[in-house]
Amino acid sequence: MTANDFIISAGAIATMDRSVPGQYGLVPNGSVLVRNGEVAWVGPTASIPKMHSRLPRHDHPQSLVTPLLIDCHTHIVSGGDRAREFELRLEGASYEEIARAGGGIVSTVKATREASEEELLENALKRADVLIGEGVGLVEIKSGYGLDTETELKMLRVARQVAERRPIRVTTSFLGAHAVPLEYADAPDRYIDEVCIPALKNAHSEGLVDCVDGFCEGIAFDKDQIARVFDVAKSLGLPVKLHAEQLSNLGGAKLAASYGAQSADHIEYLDEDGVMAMADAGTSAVVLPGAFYTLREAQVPPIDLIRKHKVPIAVATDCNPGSSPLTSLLLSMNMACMLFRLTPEEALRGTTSNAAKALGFSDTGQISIGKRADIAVWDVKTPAELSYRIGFNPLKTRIFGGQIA
Ligand code: DI6
Ligand code: FE
Repeated sequence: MTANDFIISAGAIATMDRSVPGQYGLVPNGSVLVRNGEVAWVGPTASIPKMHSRLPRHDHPQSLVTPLLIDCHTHIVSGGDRAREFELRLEGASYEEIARAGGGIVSTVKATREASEEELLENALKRADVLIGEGVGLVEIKSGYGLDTETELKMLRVARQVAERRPIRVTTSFLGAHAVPLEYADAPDRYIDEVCIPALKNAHSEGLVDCVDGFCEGIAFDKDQIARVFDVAKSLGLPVKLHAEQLSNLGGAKLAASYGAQSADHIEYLDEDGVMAMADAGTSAVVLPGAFYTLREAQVPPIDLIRKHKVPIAVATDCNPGSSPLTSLLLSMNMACMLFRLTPEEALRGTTSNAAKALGFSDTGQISIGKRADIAVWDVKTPAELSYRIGFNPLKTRIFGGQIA
């Protein structure tokens, strides 16, 4: 026993552990024993083993305990803002029109190239702080606003620094295949060969890349171009994921699945063939209601097909300056319920156990023996309340790897 061992007791524990029967793996009047930063025991408070009865106890009889949340798809490192583009869209321009006119992602690229590492970090920390304040303990951060080697590496270094400066874990995705930069405007293939792939190798050799992402879309890259990047990822032993089927169906999810991708994200235009390929490959479906909402999309991801084929669903903010200026994972959960008809249980799984799976993390996302003690205490009675309320943050206590904040 160490000084850092303690017990958290609560009105209910949503363990999200599938081996605990019932919705949310719920343990009413439950307790969690934290030892050496890990969960050492979880169960009904009435059954805490006698040998532990003298440990410090933190009692929250009116509260709910869940795993810390996980935001599995973000672009929180970026320069500038796109408020003007927001105005243009309200005047009738579409996201794709703005992108083709040199706005959109490419305008954030300009601002990100111009920003210093310190400026990018300062901005990223502001967003990370908001996520942390909502009980997030693990965040995925993408590059993709550099589109040259120097800036892609700068973004990834900033992403790594977020985890050094704050009590949050960061996993990075290299997103060099996000958009075609102006200097390669009519030569996407040359961009892939001359910039994207060398930048990936470079970033990998500096230990900056945990996963390789891409944007497979009419305004970005086609399947062949993405496949070339994924082949390199494979040769480097890196997992892949893909922004797929967001604005049209190019078969990106199926391509990603053929590389054993961790996830296919957005997937509004996904068809059953793609869902089945994902199911076979163990690829998760990441839904991003913030982008759907911001772009006022009408096509909803095929949630029924995804359920039918038992593809795990995760939910994320997609926090980025263009299509999803959203820094609330709780609001993303509400939106996933309201816009995509997820159940509140699916929404909470989508930001805990399924989000961990989508990122390839097995040590967090549920409260069970041996997992990291990543624990949130909420001032709510039931887990559904986390998705039900809008613009309300009931976080009471955040325990990150056994450290009480
Ligand atoms: N899809 C998205 O939602 C973001 N990137 C992507 O490939 C949008 C990025 C942006 O508009 O800046
Ligand atoms: Fe995205």
